Amino acid sequence: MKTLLLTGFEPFLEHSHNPTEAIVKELDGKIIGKYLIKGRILPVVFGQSADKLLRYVEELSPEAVISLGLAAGRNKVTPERIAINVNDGVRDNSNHVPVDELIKEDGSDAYFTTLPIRDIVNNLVENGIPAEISNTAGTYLCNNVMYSLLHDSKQKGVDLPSGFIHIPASFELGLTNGKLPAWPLSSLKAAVEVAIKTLN
Ligand code: PCA
Repeated sequence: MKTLLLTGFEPFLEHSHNPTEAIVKELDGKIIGKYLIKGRILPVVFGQSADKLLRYVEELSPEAVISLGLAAGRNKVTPERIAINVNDGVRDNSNHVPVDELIKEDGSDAYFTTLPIRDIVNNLVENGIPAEISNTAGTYLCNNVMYSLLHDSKQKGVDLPSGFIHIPASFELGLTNGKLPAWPLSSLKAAVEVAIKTLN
């Protein structure tokens, strides 16, 4: 049985819940498609999140890694195509506000995901789940962890499929912000399961 490391994030900014945390906790230990799921939660802190992710990869030696993040405001499940060498944006959970920082001094400007995102999107849509490829993971923590693992695999010459999937907000978040597209957690979880089942 192959192992898949599935990561989610803790709540951040004004979001009282992070649906990725709930999904990862529910799927931890389950067998989905060809994979046993190992679920881990990452902090929303520049300088901690990527280190933790790389440590989990070392510890678990997974055959694939999918990181999940909340993209409040999106109304589709969006696998990310590309991660860029930038930290920039709003405060993290330690109140650090990065401005135009490089993630890696020696890193490429960008890395493409090594997940089969076209197949994942096609499979999601066939299963009735709105989905499309996203061409920007932003410059916050989601981009940061995606970039960091792709960089690490490249440096080590390791062939580890990894990447990032942003998901819409869940009902809890919609309750406090009526303008936010908000999905039931069960649909968000089903989307993640479909994505995992797409992998060889
Ligand atoms: N989403 C943020 C960070 C944590 C999360 O769930 C992002 O899109 O960068």
